[in-house]
Amino acid sequence: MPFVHVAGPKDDDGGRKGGDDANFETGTVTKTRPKTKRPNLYRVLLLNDDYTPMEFVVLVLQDVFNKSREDAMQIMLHVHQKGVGECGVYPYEVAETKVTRVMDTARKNQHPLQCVMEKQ
Ligand code: TYC
Repeated sequence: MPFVHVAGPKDDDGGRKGGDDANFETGTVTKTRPKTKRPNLYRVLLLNDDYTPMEFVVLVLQDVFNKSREDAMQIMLHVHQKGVGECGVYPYEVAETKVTRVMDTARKNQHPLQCVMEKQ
């Protein structure tokens, strides 16, 4: 019965990117890759429009995205000038909640502000 090395989640590479596994029966050396899982991250974007007041967008960025007044102003102006801008990067459910909060508050205040998320 040949020795088979199975690299499982318990493999500890001590922070290295891969390890050499020697099979002394066959003389084979194989590389194993550590199974590191990145969380699926989503970029939340604000879209420009001609009607939403600048002050409203700044307040949304402060309230929903916890931006400082200065950062909120910069992001709003970026969106105003370029058409689209990033508010932050979050795991799926956090991003979704933020998009919903923006869309709900925009709708309640009768502004056409649009907020979307995209996989990073
Ligand atoms: N363009 C809007 C205006 O001139 C301001 C604005 C900025 C709207 C950013 C939406 O995501 C936005 N009042």
